[in-house]
Amino acid sequence: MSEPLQEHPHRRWNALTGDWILVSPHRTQRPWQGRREGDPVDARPEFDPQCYLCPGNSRAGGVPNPNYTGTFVFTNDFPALLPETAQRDADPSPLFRGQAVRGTCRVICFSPRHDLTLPRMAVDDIRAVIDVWAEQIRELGASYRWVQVFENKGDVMGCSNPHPHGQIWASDCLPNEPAKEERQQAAYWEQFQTPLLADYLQQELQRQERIVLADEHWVVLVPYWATWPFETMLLPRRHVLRLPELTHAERRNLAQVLKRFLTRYDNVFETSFPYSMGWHGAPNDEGRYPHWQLHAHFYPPLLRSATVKKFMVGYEMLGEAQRDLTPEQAAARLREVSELHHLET
Ligand code: H2U
Ligand code: ZN
Repeated sequence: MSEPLQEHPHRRWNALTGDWILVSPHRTQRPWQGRREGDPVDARPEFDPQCYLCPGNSRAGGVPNPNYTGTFVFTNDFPALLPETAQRDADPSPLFRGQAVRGTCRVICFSPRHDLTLPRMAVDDIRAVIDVWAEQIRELGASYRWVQVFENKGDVMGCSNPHPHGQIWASDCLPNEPAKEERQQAAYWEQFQTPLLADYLQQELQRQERIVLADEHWVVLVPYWATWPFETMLLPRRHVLRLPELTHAERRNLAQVLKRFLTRYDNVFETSFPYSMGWHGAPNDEGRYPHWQLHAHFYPPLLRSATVKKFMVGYEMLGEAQRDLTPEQAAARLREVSELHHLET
Protein backbone atom coordinates (compact mmCIF):
# COMPACT_ATOMS: atom_id res chain seq x y z
CA MET A 1 0.00 0.00 0.00
CA SER A 2 1.42 3.37 -0.94
CA GLU A 3 2.73 5.41 1.97
CA PRO A 4 0.56 8.51 1.46
CA LEU A 5 -2.54 6.33 1.89
CA GLN A 6 -1.21 4.96 5.17
CA GLU A 7 0.03 8.22 6.69
CA HIS A 8 -1.65 11.26 5.22
CA PRO A 9 -5.23 12.49 5.10
CA HIS A 10 -6.87 11.47 1.86
CA ARG A 11 -10.24 10.67 0.32
CA ARG A 12 -11.29 7.32 -1.11
CA TRP A 13 -14.03 6.74 -3.65
CA ASN A 14 -16.68 4.12 -3.07
CA ALA A 15 -16.96 2.57 -6.54
CA LEU A 16 -20.15 0.78 -5.51
CA THR A 17 -22.12 3.86 -4.40
CA GLY A 18 -20.22 6.78 -5.90
CA ASP A 19 -19.73 8.38 -2.45
CA TRP A 20 -16.41 9.66 -1.12
CA ILE A 21 -14.97 9.08 2.34
CA LEU A 22 -12.28 11.00 4.23
CA VAL A 23 -9.48 8.88 5.77
CA SER A 24 -7.28 10.42 8.48
CA PRO A 25 -4.66 7.77 9.33
CA HIS A 26 -2.29 10.27 10.99
CA ARG A 27 -4.74 10.35 13.90
CA THR A 28 -3.96 6.72 14.81
CA GLN A 29 -0.34 6.08 14.07
CA ARG A 30 -0.70 2.87 15.99
CA PRO A 31 -3.47 0.57 14.88
CA TRP A 32 -4.36 -0.41 18.39
CA GLN A 33 -4.67 2.09 21.22
CA GLY A 34 -7.87 1.04 22.90
CA ARG A 35 -8.09 -1.27 25.80
CA ARG A 36 -10.14 -4.40 25.53
CA GLU A 37 -12.98 -4.99 27.87
CA GLY A 38 -15.00 -8.14 27.87
CA ASP A 39 -18.73 -8.39 28.35
CA PRO A 40 -20.04 -9.27 31.72
CA VAL A 41 -20.56 -13.02 31.30
CA ASP A 42 -23.61 -13.40 29.12
CA ALA A 43 -26.13 -15.22 31.25
CA ARG A 44 -29.06 -15.35 28.88
CA PRO A 45 -31.33 -18.38 29.35
CA GLU A 46 -31.99 -20.84 26.50
CA PHE A 47 -35.68 -20.00 26.84
CA ASP A 48 -37.10 -16.72 28.11
CA PRO A 49 -40.81 -16.78 29.05
CA GLN A 50 -40.96 -13.00 28.44
CA CYS A 51 -39.45 -13.15 24.93
CA TYR A 52 -41.90 -12.57 22.07
CA LEU A 53 -39.71 -14.62 19.70
CA CYS A 54 -39.19 -17.76 21.81
CA PRO A 55 -41.20 -20.85 20.76
CA GLY A 56 -44.70 -21.11 22.23
CA ASN A 57 -44.75 -17.53 23.60
CA SER A 58 -47.29 -14.93 22.50
CA ARG A 59 -46.30 -11.93 20.43
CA ALA A 60 -47.63 -8.37 20.80
CA GLY A 61 -51.24 -8.65 19.70
CA GLY A 62 -51.55 -12.10 21.25
CA VAL A 63 -50.65 -14.40 18.32
CA PRO A 64 -48.77 -17.41 19.77
CA ASN A 65 -45.55 -18.63 18.14
CA PRO A 66 -45.56 -22.34 17.23
CA ASN A 67 -43.23 -24.64 19.12
CA TYR A 68 -40.71 -24.29 16.31
CA THR A 69 -37.50 -26.30 16.42
CA GLY A 70 -35.46 -24.74 13.59
CA THR A 71 -36.08 -21.39 11.91
CA PHE A 72 -39.41 -19.56 12.04
CA VAL A 73 -40.72 -16.80 9.76
CA PHE A 74 -43.76 -14.61 10.46
CA THR A 75 -45.22 -11.38 9.09
CA ASN A 76 -44.06 -8.44 11.21
CA ASP A 77 -46.84 -7.38 13.59
CA PHE A 78 -45.79 -3.74 13.07
CA PRO A 79 -44.87 -3.68 9.36
CA ALA A 80 -43.35 -0.53 7.86
CA LEU A 81 -44.73 -1.50 4.44
CA LEU A 82 -48.20 -2.72 3.48
CA PRO A 83 -49.27 -4.81 0.46
CA GLU A 84 -52.20 -2.50 -0.34
CA THR A 85 -51.90 1.28 -0.31
CA ALA A 86 -53.93 4.15 -1.70
CA GLN A 87 -52.60 5.78 -4.89
CA ARG A 88 -51.43 9.31 -4.16
CA ASP A 89 -52.54 12.21 -6.30
CA ALA A 90 -49.49 13.72 -7.94
CA ASP A 91 -48.56 17.14 -6.53
CA PRO A 92 -48.01 19.56 -9.42
CA SER A 93 -44.90 21.03 -7.77
CA PRO A 94 -41.50 19.46 -8.65
CA LEU A 95 -40.48 20.18 -5.06
CA PHE A 96 -43.09 17.97 -3.44
CA ARG A 97 -42.70 14.66 -5.21
CA GLY A 98 -44.22 11.62 -3.61
CA GLN A 99 -44.78 8.03 -4.56
CA ALA A 100 -47.05 5.22 -3.40
CA VAL A 101 -45.18 2.13 -2.22
CA ARG A 102 -46.37 -1.44 -1.71
CA GLY A 103 -44.55 -4.01 0.34
CA THR A 104 -44.44 -6.39 3.25
CA CYS A 105 -42.22 -7.06 6.28
CA ARG A 106 -41.33 -10.35 7.90
CA VAL A 107 -39.27 -11.46 10.88
CA ILE A 108 -37.03 -14.58 10.78
CA CYS A 109 -36.09 -16.33 14.00
CA PHE A 110 -32.73 -18.00 13.36
CA SER A 111 -33.03 -20.52 16.18
CA PRO A 112 -35.43 -21.56 18.95
CA ARG A 113 -32.56 -20.93 21.39
CA HIS A 114 -32.86 -17.50 23.00
CA ASP A 115 -29.20 -17.43 24.05
CA LEU A 116 -27.47 -18.08 20.73
CA THR A 117 -26.18 -15.74 18.02
CA LEU A 118 -25.12 -16.75 14.49
CA PRO A 119 -21.43 -17.30 15.39
CA ARG A 120 -22.43 -19.56 18.27
CA MET A 121 -24.84 -21.66 16.23
CA ALA A 122 -23.86 -24.97 14.64
CA VAL A 123 -22.81 -24.75 10.97
CA ASP A 124 -25.83 -26.89 9.92
CA ASP A 125 -28.18 -24.52 11.71
CA ILE A 126 -26.57 -21.49 10.04
CA ARG A 127 -27.03 -23.31 6.76
CA ALA A 128 -30.77 -23.56 7.56
CA VAL A 129 -30.86 -19.76 7.96
CA ILE A 130 -29.19 -19.36 4.55
CA ASP A 131 -31.82 -21.62 2.99
CA VAL A 132 -34.59 -19.52 4.56
CA TRP A 133 -33.00 -16.30 3.25
CA ALA A 134 -32.92 -17.88 -0.22
CA GLU A 135 -36.53 -19.17 -0.08
CA GLN A 136 -37.81 -15.83 1.15
CA ILE A 137 -36.03 -13.91 -1.58
CA ARG A 138 -37.36 -16.32 -4.20
CA GLU A 139 -40.92 -16.17 -2.86
CA LEU A 140 -41.14 -12.42 -2.25
CA GLY A 141 -39.08 -11.64 -5.35
CA ALA A 142 -41.97 -13.02 -7.44
CA SER A 143 -44.13 -10.08 -6.30
CA TYR A 144 -41.66 -7.40 -5.24
CA ARG A 145 -38.82 -5.69 -7.05
CA TRP A 146 -36.59 -5.42 -4.01
CA VAL A 147 -36.31 -7.90 -1.13
CA GLN A 148 -34.06 -6.65 1.63
CA VAL A 149 -32.86 -9.39 3.96
CA PHE A 150 -31.08 -7.95 6.98
CA GLU A 151 -30.11 -8.45 10.59
CA ASN A 152 -29.85 -5.77 13.24
CA LYS A 153 -27.78 -7.13 16.09
CA GLY A 154 -27.20 -5.62 19.53
CA ASP A 155 -28.76 -2.86 21.66
CA VAL A 156 -26.44 -0.24 20.16
CA MET A 157 -28.05 -0.94 16.80
CA GLY A 158 -31.50 -0.42 18.28
CA CYS A 159 -32.27 -4.11 18.17
CA SER A 160 -35.28 -4.69 20.40
CA ASN A 161 -34.66 -8.31 21.35
CA PRO A 162 -31.51 -10.44 21.85
CA HIS A 163 -33.25 -13.58 20.52
CA PRO A 164 -31.34 -14.32 17.28
CA HIS A 165 -33.44 -12.97 14.44
CA GLY A 166 -33.36 -11.02 11.24
CA GLN A 167 -35.87 -9.20 9.09
CA ILE A 168 -37.05 -9.00 5.51
CA TRP A 169 -38.60 -5.93 3.98
CA ALA A 170 -39.89 -6.36 0.43
CA SER A 171 -41.02 -3.42 -1.69
CA ASP A 172 -42.05 -2.60 -5.23
CA CYS A 173 -39.51 0.26 -5.33
CA LEU A 174 -35.72 0.20 -5.34
CA PRO A 175 -34.56 1.86 -2.07
CA ASN A 176 -31.70 4.43 -2.09
CA GLU A 177 -28.72 2.15 -1.35
CA PRO A 178 -29.47 -0.52 -3.98
CA ALA A 179 -30.46 2.27 -6.40
CA LYS A 180 -26.95 3.77 -6.06
CA GLU A 181 -25.36 0.33 -6.51
CA GLU A 182 -27.52 -0.27 -9.58
CA ARG A 183 -26.36 3.02 -11.12
CA GLN A 184 -22.68 2.45 -10.38
CA GLN A 185 -22.61 -1.21 -11.52
CA ALA A 186 -24.57 -0.42 -14.69
CA ALA A 187 -22.19 2.45 -15.56
CA TYR A 188 -19.13 0.24 -14.99
CA TRP A 189 -20.61 -2.51 -17.17
CA GLU A 190 -21.34 0.02 -19.89
CA GLN A 191 -17.69 1.08 -19.86
CA PHE A 192 -15.85 -2.23 -19.33
CA GLN A 193 -18.39 -5.02 -20.06
CA THR A 194 -17.49 -6.82 -16.83
CA PRO A 195 -19.21 -6.74 -13.44
CA LEU A 196 -17.70 -4.06 -11.18
CA LEU A 197 -17.57 -6.30 -8.13
CA ALA A 198 -16.00 -9.20 -10.05
CA ASP A 199 -13.14 -6.92 -11.13
CA TYR A 200 -12.93 -5.41 -7.66
CA LEU A 201 -12.69 -8.85 -6.02
CA GLN A 202 -9.94 -9.98 -8.43
CA GLN A 203 -7.90 -6.89 -7.64
CA GLU A 204 -8.41 -7.26 -3.90
CA LEU A 205 -7.24 -10.88 -4.13
CA GLN A 206 -4.12 -9.75 -5.96
CA ARG A 207 -3.37 -6.90 -3.57
CA GLN A 208 -3.99 -8.97 -0.39
CA GLU A 209 -4.20 -5.88 1.81
CA ARG A 210 -7.80 -5.98 2.94
CA ILE A 211 -8.72 -9.68 2.80
CA VAL A 212 -9.97 -11.03 6.14
CA LEU A 213 -10.67 -14.60 5.16
CA ALA A 214 -11.30 -16.62 2.03
CA ASP A 215 -12.20 -20.14 1.03
CA GLU A 216 -12.95 -21.97 -2.21
CA HIS A 217 -16.26 -20.13 -2.73
CA TRP A 218 -16.27 -16.98 -0.57
CA VAL A 219 -14.17 -13.95 0.32
CA VAL A 220 -14.60 -11.59 3.28
CA LEU A 221 -12.77 -8.27 2.98
CA VAL A 222 -12.73 -4.77 4.42
CA PRO A 223 -13.64 -2.65 1.41
CA TYR A 224 -11.10 -0.06 0.25
CA TRP A 225 -13.87 2.53 0.78
CA ALA A 226 -15.21 1.19 4.15
CA THR A 227 -16.79 3.86 6.36
CA TRP A 228 -17.51 1.92 9.57
CA PRO A 229 -14.33 0.93 11.50
CA PHE A 230 -14.72 -2.83 10.99
CA GLU A 231 -17.03 -2.77 8.00
CA THR A 232 -16.76 -5.84 5.78
CA MET A 233 -18.16 -7.17 2.56
CA LEU A 234 -18.79 -10.84 1.84
CA LEU A 235 -18.70 -11.95 -1.80
CA PRO A 236 -18.95 -15.23 -3.71
CA ARG A 237 -16.02 -15.91 -6.05
CA ARG A 238 -18.43 -16.94 -8.80
CA HIS A 239 -20.54 -14.41 -10.66
CA VAL A 240 -23.92 -14.84 -8.92
CA LEU A 241 -26.80 -12.38 -9.35
CA ARG A 242 -29.06 -13.40 -6.47
CA LEU A 243 -28.84 -15.41 -3.28
CA PRO A 244 -31.31 -18.18 -4.31
CA GLU A 245 -28.92 -19.09 -7.16
CA LEU A 246 -26.24 -20.32 -4.73
CA THR A 247 -25.35 -23.98 -5.15
CA HIS A 248 -25.36 -26.52 -2.32
CA ALA A 249 -21.60 -26.29 -2.04
CA GLU A 250 -21.68 -22.50 -1.94
CA ARG A 251 -24.36 -22.54 0.77
CA ARG A 252 -22.44 -25.07 2.83
CA ASN A 253 -19.27 -23.00 2.65
CA LEU A 254 -21.19 -19.81 3.32
CA ALA A 255 -22.41 -21.27 6.62
CA GLN A 256 -18.80 -22.10 7.56
CA VAL A 257 -17.48 -18.72 6.48
CA LEU A 258 -20.21 -16.87 8.41
CA LYS A 259 -19.38 -18.80 11.55
CA ARG A 260 -15.65 -18.19 11.17
CA PHE A 261 -15.80 -14.52 10.44
CA LEU A 262 -18.58 -13.61 12.89
CA THR A 263 -16.51 -15.40 15.56
CA ARG A 264 -13.61 -13.13 14.62
CA TYR A 265 -15.94 -10.15 15.05
CA ASP A 266 -16.92 -11.34 18.57
CA ASN A 267 -13.26 -11.85 19.45
CA VAL A 268 -12.10 -8.34 18.49
CA PHE A 269 -13.48 -6.84 21.72
CA GLU A 270 -14.55 -10.06 23.40
CA THR A 271 -18.15 -9.03 23.15
CA SER A 272 -21.15 -10.04 21.07
CA PHE A 273 -20.23 -7.76 18.16
CA PRO A 274 -23.17 -5.54 17.17
CA TYR A 275 -23.83 -4.78 13.52
CA SER A 276 -26.37 -4.29 10.80
CA MET A 277 -25.88 -6.70 7.95
CA GLY A 278 -27.82 -7.35 4.78
CA TRP A 279 -27.77 -8.95 1.36
CA HIS A 280 -27.72 -7.11 -1.94
CA GLY A 281 -28.44 -8.96 -5.16
CA ALA A 282 -29.90 -7.98 -8.53
CA PRO A 283 -33.43 -6.52 -8.44
CA ASN A 284 -36.21 -9.05 -9.03
CA ASP A 285 -37.92 -7.51 -12.05
CA GLU A 286 -37.80 -8.35 -15.74
CA GLY A 287 -34.71 -6.19 -16.34
CA ARG A 288 -31.34 -7.62 -17.37
CA TYR A 289 -28.76 -7.34 -14.65
CA PRO A 290 -25.49 -8.92 -15.86
CA HIS A 291 -23.65 -6.05 -14.16
CA TRP A 292 -24.82 -7.12 -10.68
CA GLN A 293 -22.92 -9.29 -8.26
CA LEU A 294 -24.42 -10.74 -5.07
CA HIS A 295 -22.79 -9.50 -1.86
CA ALA A 296 -23.48 -8.89 1.82
CA HIS A 297 -22.51 -5.79 3.79
CA PHE A 298 -21.68 -5.84 7.50
CA TYR A 299 -21.74 -2.46 9.25
CA PRO A 300 -20.55 -2.76 12.87
CA PRO A 301 -20.43 0.48 14.91
CA LEU A 302 -17.74 -0.44 17.48
CA LEU A 303 -14.46 1.45 17.29
CA ARG A 304 -12.19 0.94 20.26
CA SER A 305 -13.86 -1.37 22.77
CA ALA A 306 -17.08 -3.18 23.61
CA THR A 307 -18.56 0.17 24.57
CA VAL A 308 -16.80 2.82 22.48
CA LYS A 309 -18.62 3.15 19.18
CA LYS A 310 -18.11 5.34 16.18
CA PHE A 311 -20.65 8.12 15.77
CA MET A 312 -21.61 9.23 12.30
CA VAL A 313 -22.22 12.82 13.41
CA GLY A 314 -20.86 16.33 12.86
CA TYR A 315 -18.64 16.34 9.77
CA GLU A 316 -20.15 13.01 8.71
CA MET A 317 -23.68 14.42 8.70
CA LEU A 318 -22.73 17.73 7.14
CA GLY A 319 -19.68 16.91 5.04
CA GLU A 320 -18.84 13.27 4.41
CA ALA A 321 -18.00 10.07 6.27
CA GLN A 322 -14.57 10.01 7.94
CA ARG A 323 -12.41 7.34 9.57
CA ASP A 324 -9.08 7.24 11.43
CA LEU A 325 -8.30 3.52 11.50
CA THR A 326 -7.51 2.59 7.90
CA PRO A 327 -9.36 -0.28 6.21
CA GLU A 328 -5.96 -2.06 5.96
CA GLN A 329 -5.44 -1.79 9.73
CA ALA A 330 -8.98 -3.04 10.38
CA ALA A 331 -8.42 -6.04 8.08
CA ALA A 332 -5.11 -6.84 9.81
CA ARG A 333 -6.84 -6.69 13.18
CA LEU A 334 -9.60 -9.05 12.00
CA ARG A 335 -6.99 -11.47 10.61
CA GLU A 336 -5.09 -11.42 13.89
CA VAL A 337 -7.91 -12.63 16.17
CA SER A 338 -8.79 -16.27 16.64
CA GLU A 339 -11.55 -18.26 14.95
CA LEU A 340 -12.21 -20.01 18.24
CA HIS A 341 -14.93 -18.09 20.07
CA HIS A 342 -13.75 -16.35 23.26
CA LEU A 343 -16.64 -17.85 25.21
CA GLU A 344 -15.55 -21.33 24.16
CA THR A 345 -11.92 -21.07 25.21
P1 H2U B 1 -35.33 -5.53 15.57
O1 H2U B 1 -34.65 -6.64 14.86
O2 H2U B 1 -34.88 -4.19 15.06
O3 H2U B 1 -35.25 -5.63 17.03
O4 H2U B 1 -36.90 -5.67 15.24
C1 H2U B 1 -37.68 -6.75 15.65
C2 H2U B 1 -38.99 -6.68 14.85
O5 H2U B 1 -39.96 -7.53 15.46
C3 H2U B 1 -39.59 -5.29 14.81
O6 H2U B 1 -39.66 -4.90 13.46
C4 H2U B 1 -41.23 -6.96 15.30
C5 H2U B 1 -40.98 -5.47 15.40
O7 H2U B 1 -41.94 -4.76 14.66
N1 H2U B 1 -42.13 -7.49 16.30
C6 H2U B 1 -43.24 -8.22 15.91
O8 H2U B 1 -43.49 -8.37 14.73
N2 H2U B 1 -44.04 -8.79 16.88
C7 H2U B 1 -43.86 -8.61 18.21
O9 H2U B 1 -44.58 -9.17 19.00
C8 H2U B 1 -42.79 -7.72 18.71
C9 H2U B 1 -41.80 -7.23 17.68
ZN1 ZN C 1 -36.30 -15.73 22.92
